[in-house]
Amino acid sequence: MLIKNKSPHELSENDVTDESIYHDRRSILKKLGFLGASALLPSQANAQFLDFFDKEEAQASFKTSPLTYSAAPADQQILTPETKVITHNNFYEFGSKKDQPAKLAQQFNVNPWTLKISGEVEQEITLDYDKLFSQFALQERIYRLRCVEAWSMVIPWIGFELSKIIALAKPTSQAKYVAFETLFDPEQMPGQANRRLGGGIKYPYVEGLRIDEAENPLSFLAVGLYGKTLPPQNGAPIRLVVPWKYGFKSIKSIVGIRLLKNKPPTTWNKLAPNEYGFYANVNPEVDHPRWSQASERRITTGGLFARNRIDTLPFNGYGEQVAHLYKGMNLRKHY
Ligand SMILES: Nc1nc2c(c(=O)[nH]1)N[C@H]1C(S)=C(S)[C@@H](COP(=O)(O)O)O[C@H]1N2
Ligand SMILES: [Mo]
Repeated sequence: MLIKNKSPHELSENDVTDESIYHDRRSILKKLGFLGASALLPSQANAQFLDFFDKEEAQASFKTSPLTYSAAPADQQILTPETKVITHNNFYEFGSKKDQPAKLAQQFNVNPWTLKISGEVEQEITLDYDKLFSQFALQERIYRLRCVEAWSMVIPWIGFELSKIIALAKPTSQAKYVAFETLFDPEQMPGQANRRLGGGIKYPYVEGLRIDEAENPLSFLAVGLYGKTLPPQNGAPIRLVVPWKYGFKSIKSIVGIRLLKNKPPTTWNKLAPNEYGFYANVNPEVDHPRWSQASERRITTGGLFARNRIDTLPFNGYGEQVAHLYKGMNLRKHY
């Protein structure tokens, strides 16, 4: 078992996977044309191919391998099974119940797509669907995802660092915040057409980060998970993943990224400012007004780790990489 200590909270494939399997996996990904190339397996590609991929690959490395990792308790190293990652979702544009996005998003058409980076930049950027997968080298990142509702998962994402796209756009000295916007298309997103289905949110869903948070190497734009393109319910074709913050910051199906002078409004903060702050850093010491944030239910297979209530870690376990961003700030006030 290969255990690396370099950066304890950035779980990467070779940290959590047996070395021989890791090399196997690399070669399989290479065969699929994934490494260094643009072609990701579509999430609903032909079943035979997926069968091969799932059995030979995903099961070998993700399910049977005893994942050990020195920096975190054993029950934080088991990947959440793909079936759970793609059926237990929060994506209110497709309904506010956990099983609705997987059911109601299947016809969501993500190609063509346009992602525009604008605002306080020297170079506006527009990426079409193909460019999302080819403009930047893709890599796999295994991150914990901690929802503010006190459940969590461990997910193998594919994508690139948010900082790459920001650097390409060349922020001006005025750029202090980064705002993100989800597609607004009530014809495709039934939750945007029906207030009840959409949980009372005023759409489009918007989010934001301070620019230094956005430029932190952990901030990630995902275009895939479990070796395939993102399923629609997980935010296809491109979504943010900010692993030290509550899940609602990780905005899905992004069409706009704007660099700004001032702090942008954010969806959940507008809806219930006393419950959801702008920062939303995972913090076991600051409870939600209606429930404790001290622990979480880790969604796994059950079985060996059926007792799946675990302590929540400050910054979701990524404090070493991000705590410095909040030096001198009162995190009870800036929740
Ligand atoms: N546009 C949009 N993005 C969103 C949401 C949403 O409702 N709409 N839900 C958020 C919440 S609360 C969580 S926990 C994560 C869930 O991501 P997942 O379904 O891929 O696990 O997406 C976040 N991004
Ligand atoms: Mo969430």
